[in-house]
Amino acid sequence: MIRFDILTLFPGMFESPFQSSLLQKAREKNLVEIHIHDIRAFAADKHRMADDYPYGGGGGMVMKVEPIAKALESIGPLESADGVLRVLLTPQGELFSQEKARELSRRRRLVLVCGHYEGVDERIREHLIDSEISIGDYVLTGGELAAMVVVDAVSRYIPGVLGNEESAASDSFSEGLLEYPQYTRPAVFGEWVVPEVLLSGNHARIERWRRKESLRRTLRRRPDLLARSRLSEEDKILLKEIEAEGKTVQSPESRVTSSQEEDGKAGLD
Ligand code: 6GU
Repeated sequence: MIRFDILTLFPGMFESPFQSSLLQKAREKNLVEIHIHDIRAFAADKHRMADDYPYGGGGGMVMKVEPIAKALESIGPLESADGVLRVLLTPQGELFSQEKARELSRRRRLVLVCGHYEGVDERIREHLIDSEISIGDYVLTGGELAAMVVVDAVSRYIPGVLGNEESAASDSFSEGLLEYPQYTRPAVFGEWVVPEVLLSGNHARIERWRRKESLRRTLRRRPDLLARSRLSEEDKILLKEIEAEGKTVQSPESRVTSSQEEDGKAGLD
């Protein structure tokens, strides 16, 4: 069981994403609890102002310290409670990763504060936040979508959230390689056929083929991941085969070798 408390200026944004798919089931099974808190409700003045002009001038608005301090107070004494982490979602944070998701999943409670506007009053960072996270090197209008990404990726590590056959630990990404290609019926769709090996019933051959295609895809699309992953002796043999094939026959992945751009667009499966 993990509990998320999300502090946001836009509570409405969280209505549908957490009410669909696996996350809703996880909430119904009481494996994941999600509480949304409207920062504006904790603003002291009658206009419910949660942001203000920056000291020293310049453009943009800055999130005020008081409403966030009060919102944090309202969800209980968090400071010294172990198992609790207060996280600010901001493009200046540490880059989020599969490893970070697994690490966060060991906490009992995560408080996610969604940053907005040009930034937050530095005193929030200094006194109210334990850790800062960014989900990538691009700028979003606010931390809300990033908070949803974190909730989703972390929840997958809570036992019972994924079905039996799935497990976050055995995700190929956790292992450092991209997934092998998957197929389902029909075996023949017009001229498009499923690789023969997958219909062979020979499990050793299938396993070898999958490992090889996983390596091939990672080599083509994410050589950075391949360089960091621990490869077995068998993997090294498979990579040699891939290298040799690259110079001779056409493989599904090598068809796009001429275009790095294409690979980039294809993205992660
Ligand atoms: Cl956490 N917030 C914003 N505003 N932009 C981002 C981000 C977070 N992570 C990547 N871009």
